[in-house]
Amino acid sequence: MNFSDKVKSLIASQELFLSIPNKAKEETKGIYQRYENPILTNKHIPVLWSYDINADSNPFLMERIGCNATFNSGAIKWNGKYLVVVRVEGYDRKSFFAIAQSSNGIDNFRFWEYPIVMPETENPDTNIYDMRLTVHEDGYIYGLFCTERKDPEALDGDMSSAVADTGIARTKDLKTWERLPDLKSKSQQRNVVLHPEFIEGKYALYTRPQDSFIEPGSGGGIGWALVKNMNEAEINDEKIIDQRYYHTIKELKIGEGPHPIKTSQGWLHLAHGVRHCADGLRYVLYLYMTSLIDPTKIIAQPSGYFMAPQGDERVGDVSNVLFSNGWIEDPDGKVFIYYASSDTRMHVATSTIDQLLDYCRNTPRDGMRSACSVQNIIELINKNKATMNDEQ
Ligand code: BGC
Ligand code: BMA
Repeated sequence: MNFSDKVKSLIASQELFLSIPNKAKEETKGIYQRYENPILTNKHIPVLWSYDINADSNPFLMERIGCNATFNSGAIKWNGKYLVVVRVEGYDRKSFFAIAQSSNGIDNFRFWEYPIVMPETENPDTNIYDMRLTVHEDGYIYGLFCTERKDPEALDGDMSSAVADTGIARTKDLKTWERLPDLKSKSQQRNVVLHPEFIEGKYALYTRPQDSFIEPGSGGGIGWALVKNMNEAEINDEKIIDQRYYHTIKELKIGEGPHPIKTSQGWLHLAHGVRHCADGLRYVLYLYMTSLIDPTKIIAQPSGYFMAPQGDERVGDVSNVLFSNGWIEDPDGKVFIYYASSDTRMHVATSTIDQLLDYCRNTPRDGMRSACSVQNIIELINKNKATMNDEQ
């Protein structure tokens, strides 16, 4: 094959791969529908981002710039298309954001021509990741993300201590982004999410205070804070609304996923819970609901996880991790949950608002003791026996 045929074949074989349809998996548990293929992997990265296709400067047609993973994506419906703002991580371990879009939300995702150019602040980010998108009442689309820098207090030779802050950017067209100052807080803050509505005339943030980069220390869980404006956002009063608890899926850390969806019965939240195990950290997804009247008040708290890594999802760069920071609600009540597995690839699961509300309201709460879990099962068996008797 001559050089130009090789280039053509590279592009054609990727096009073939991008066109593979995605099929629903059989098993659903009645709650959500998983799909057979991931929606985005590093094989979706456009050829033009990786290869120099000039025969003189790249006679071996070598990959020049590689992408390692496509994960933790924010999501938004935009001009009738399903868009994800993907955390793309290069071979060099740096993450950046890039938009991929699909017409049906479940397959044929394609990256836009260029990755997002995110302006830096006067204190440049070393790494940026995990954007949450919010179309706010004020008319802007906000992207809140983690900005990570080396800990300036790290001792000589310590090359891993870091400080996590929240970067804030806004846009009207998803192409040009205006960077605002980072969120000011006395704690380290990752997983900060902007609520879509004004509350008491202020911007409302879901926060996640931590004393240090990995360990929460005294940080209790998912917090709530009101700020006057996003140009100089500073957390003063922070109230914890969802707690961590001993011996649950959310023992070590928790963090808000995308911003909650407003439903007639309350705000529907998707979050991640982390626990320690012999193998490291295990990340699962859970749901909860807060009140429409007082969004800091939890009104439904189903026990345990909503989704946990399964099958191929369990293995990747950071194994045993499901993480979600994006979902899309369609006007007919269908919900597209975009989640990443093991810090490697993106998937979608679909459900409906009705199913998710039913799940939240009718899954028993965590009794916090084995005996209570057994009691929940006994109650269900007895109810089922009564149903069977009625039917006879
Ligand atoms: C990684 C994140 C990870 C965090 C805590 C960062 O350096 O980029 O993916 O969540 O460390 O482990
Ligand atoms: C975190 C997150 C994610 C990541 C997860 C597992 O703390 O912020 O970026 O998916 O760890 O590595």
